[in-house]
Amino acid sequence: MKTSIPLIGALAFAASSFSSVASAGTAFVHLFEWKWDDIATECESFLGPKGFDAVQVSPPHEHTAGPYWWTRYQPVSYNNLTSRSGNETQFKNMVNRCNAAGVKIYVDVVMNNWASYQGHGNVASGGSSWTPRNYPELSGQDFHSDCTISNYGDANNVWDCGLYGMPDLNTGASYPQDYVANYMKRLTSWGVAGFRIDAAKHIRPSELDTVMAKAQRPWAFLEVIGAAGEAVQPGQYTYIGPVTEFKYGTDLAANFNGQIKNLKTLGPSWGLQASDKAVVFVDNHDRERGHGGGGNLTYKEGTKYNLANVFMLAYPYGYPKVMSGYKFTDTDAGPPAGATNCSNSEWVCQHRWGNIANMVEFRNFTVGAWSVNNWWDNGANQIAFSRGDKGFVVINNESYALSQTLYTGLPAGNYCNVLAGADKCSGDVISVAANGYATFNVPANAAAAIHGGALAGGGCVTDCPPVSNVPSLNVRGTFNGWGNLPMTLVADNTWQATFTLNGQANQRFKVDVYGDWSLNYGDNGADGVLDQTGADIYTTASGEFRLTVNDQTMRYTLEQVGQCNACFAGNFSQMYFRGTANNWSATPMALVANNVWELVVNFDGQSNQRFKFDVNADWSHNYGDNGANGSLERTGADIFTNLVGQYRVRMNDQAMTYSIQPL
Ligand code: AAO
Repeated sequence: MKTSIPLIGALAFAASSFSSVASAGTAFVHLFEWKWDDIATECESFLGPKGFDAVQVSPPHEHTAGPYWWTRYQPVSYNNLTSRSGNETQFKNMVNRCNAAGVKIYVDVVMNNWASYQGHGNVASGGSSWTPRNYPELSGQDFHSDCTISNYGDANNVWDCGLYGMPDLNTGASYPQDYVANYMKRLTSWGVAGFRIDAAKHIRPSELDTVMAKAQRPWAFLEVIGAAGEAVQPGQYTYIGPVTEFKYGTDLAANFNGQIKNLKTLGPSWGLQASDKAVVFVDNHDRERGHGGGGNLTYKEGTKYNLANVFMLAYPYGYPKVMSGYKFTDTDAGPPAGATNCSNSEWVCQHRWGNIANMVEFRNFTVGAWSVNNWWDNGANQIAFSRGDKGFVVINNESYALSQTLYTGLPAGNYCNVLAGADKCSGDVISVAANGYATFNVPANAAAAIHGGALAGGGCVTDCPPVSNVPSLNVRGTFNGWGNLPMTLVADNTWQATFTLNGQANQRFKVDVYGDWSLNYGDNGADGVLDQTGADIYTTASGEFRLTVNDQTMRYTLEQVGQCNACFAGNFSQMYFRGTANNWSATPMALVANNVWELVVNFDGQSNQRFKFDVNADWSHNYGDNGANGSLERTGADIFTNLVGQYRVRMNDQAMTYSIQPL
């Protein structure tokens, strides 16, 4: 079932003409009735980062006046590009900004039918005056004779009469052909990457082919609605380019309202076009309003609609188009006033729904595995399948939760469930075991998806750096004057620090995440489990100790490192540090090796900062450093230092030397 993908034409085109903007995308969005300025911003802030390949924009040509959305489908001029979405300058600016963001622009070209609606006068959106069959650049002779399509069983009637009675361009004549082709070439020269040919079904295939040839064959998909029993069918057009596969949305709706286990074989065997000839969608701007037939799901169906989009983006068939429009009850209503973007809740913004946007990246990542593998279903409305060894999706279209251990075909690792939040890794992590199985717990009417482009823990599968629940952790206590001793992440969720305790009265400590007490932990009840802003942790210990904290279980341990005080030999039985750092009080030092006394000191760099060593804490037997040469003399000079921060001060009572080392 491996087959080429439909956007190959688009990519080839982009590569030859706009290699700098060619993207590896596999799905596009229709930002229906969005303004050019807002589309540009959306490309930069959302569509590009989420991997959307392109945006289909509303027709940019000048159109008949009126508040209805469909006035955009009644052209007046291709030379005047002022429409409800903005003017020509804004349009070009949008193309440039979207291209720079890696998002192509597809323009909806309305050539078959021209303006007839005069309910809001005969001055068009850009100020041009017109009457039916009389426009700034076209006149009566450029149109077929006046008649209205009345018989879809007669191909000539469908091709040569007017859709809804609108003037029908004579695409068999050279002047109209050149007029349309020049418009498309102009747009292409501005960086437009492709086209939707509106009402292509109403243009004779040979004539449309000539127009496309004159336009130098840009990538385009053709709107040809297939309906049983009609004289004109999509298959007559696929030699020109991919067509809109309307039956796909009908099939999705029927089975999401029936049993989605049937979708296992969805494709040409269902009477659909070949995958590389099909642009597919759950709904489009016509169908969501009942224009162009119903029988499909829309945003009004909520979860089913959402799941149908997940399926479309996961399933290897066609080039998917995500519909994104605004809320409506009146099917003629034009776009809401105010901002045309997702900050205005009048817009539905389907493309921003986490399940839809994150599935675009799923499709991009799995494009190389163009097959359905490891299919599973519950015999009704729960399905799962993989795309080779690249991604796996589970869709639960039942009203009860799914809990299954399934064979995914994916390499072992921890994967983000990209459908558990707006950000692909903001939800739960699904672990695929070495044997390829993973357990999925999916709520009713929801889905889960994992792929190799969204791995938990920063994309690491093997030999991963440790993960933690907090970005940092510090120990603070009497031993370091309540300064911050940074702890080290030594294993998943496991932080450690080693420091010297001296057994002083009221010796205690806490741990502090950011080093500013804003998120600190002590231990209420001294039960070995940390509590946020809990009580100070007291200890009478003396010597070098290692504190281990697990930021998941919040358990901690304090263990002595190496040996105990009594295990080392010293020339003195005690030693005290005294200086400006402790207001000349006597802080006991710990014997951490034979003859080596140690204390962690928090130096503040104050002027005249200095210290001495005092054997009995009464100055009767003290040591300083004459000549500041590192060797100690009895009642020698104060030892000056301008250091700031935490240092390990050591003194050797045999060699009578000392050192100050940063921690
Ligand atoms: C407006 C007013 C009209 C007025 C007219 C002239 O609404 O009252 O008479 O202006 O002033 C859009 C709107 C139209 C609007 C038009 C112009 O939808 O309401 O008319 O702008 O402003 C046919 C075409 C297809 C077309 C579709 C709407 O083949 O090309 O109708 N779609 C495109 C655009 C659309 C736009 C135009 C074309 C015109 O996407 O937005 O119109 O530029 C059958 C046929 C189809 C036929 C449909 C609907 O399909 O097979 O070819 O589409 O019917 O007439 C089942 C059904 C099957 C049905 C199918 C559709 O399978 O069995 O019968 O569903 O999915």
